[in-house]
Amino acid sequence: MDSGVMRHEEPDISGAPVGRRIFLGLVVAGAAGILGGGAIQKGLSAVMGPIGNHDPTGLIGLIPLGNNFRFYSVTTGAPRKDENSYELTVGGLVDTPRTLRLQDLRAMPQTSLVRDFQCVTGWRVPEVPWSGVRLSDVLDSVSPTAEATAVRFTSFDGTYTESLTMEQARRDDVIVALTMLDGPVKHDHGGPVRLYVAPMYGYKSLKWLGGIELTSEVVPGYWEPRGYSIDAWVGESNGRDDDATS
Ligand SMILES: Nc1nc2c(c(=O)[nH]1)N[C@H]1C(S)=C(S)[C@@H](COP(=O)(O)O)O[C@H]1N2
Ligand SMILES: [Mo]
Repeated sequence: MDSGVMRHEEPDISGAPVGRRIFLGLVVAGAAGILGGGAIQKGLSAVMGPIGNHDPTGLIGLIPLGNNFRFYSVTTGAPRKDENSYELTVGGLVDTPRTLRLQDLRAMPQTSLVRDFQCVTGWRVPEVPWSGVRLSDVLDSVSPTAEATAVRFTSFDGTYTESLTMEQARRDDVIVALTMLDGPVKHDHGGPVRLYVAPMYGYKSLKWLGGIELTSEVVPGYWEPRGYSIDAWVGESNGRDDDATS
């Protein structure tokens, strides 16, 4: 199975038939979605994978695997894209708008970093390896105009958006990620290309990156009218982050 899909960590309910545990897993996933502000967790495959195929005891779900990302998507998914179909449009307040394909991004200087991934709802994956192109290099390649002071990101899921100030976007720990967990960014994690904003909560790390637009002001992203901070520095919680450690 996809090693990136989370295992639910509820203890086994002894004697309960598998079907009931799947049902409970979905209820828990649903409740987590409500508590987390409505994010839909793809509970079905996450629960059915390990229990249905490989984990009749339910014990694997209790082992900390270190890469226990949870799948988050506010949509039911996104189209699958590969080197033939993937395009990243970079435009807005720039002199030379561009459309970058996967091979264009791969040909640019790559940077690697190992950082924790922290969702504002409290889960955290330590020391995740990432690599890709610095967002600042992508921005430089389109020559932003003097009016460009912020960056807006759109997802090819058709719904999710995010934003950063130009100063935030130019940090060297903000990348257009091509790899994650030592391999290409998997579809469920927002592949083939997602944003990774290391110093901020996970909701800034937009998955299925399709567009980068230079703007004259910060346009609040998907979650911000729904209660999350526009500046999402890890540690400055929104009151939802019970176990932030940095
Ligand atoms: N397009 C898109 N990007 C997204 C989200 C989303 O729902 N849609 N969720 C965000 C949130 S809240 C988190 S914590 C991370 C989760 O990344 P993962 O699904 O790879 O674990 O993706 C972020 N990027
Ligand atoms: Mo999140």
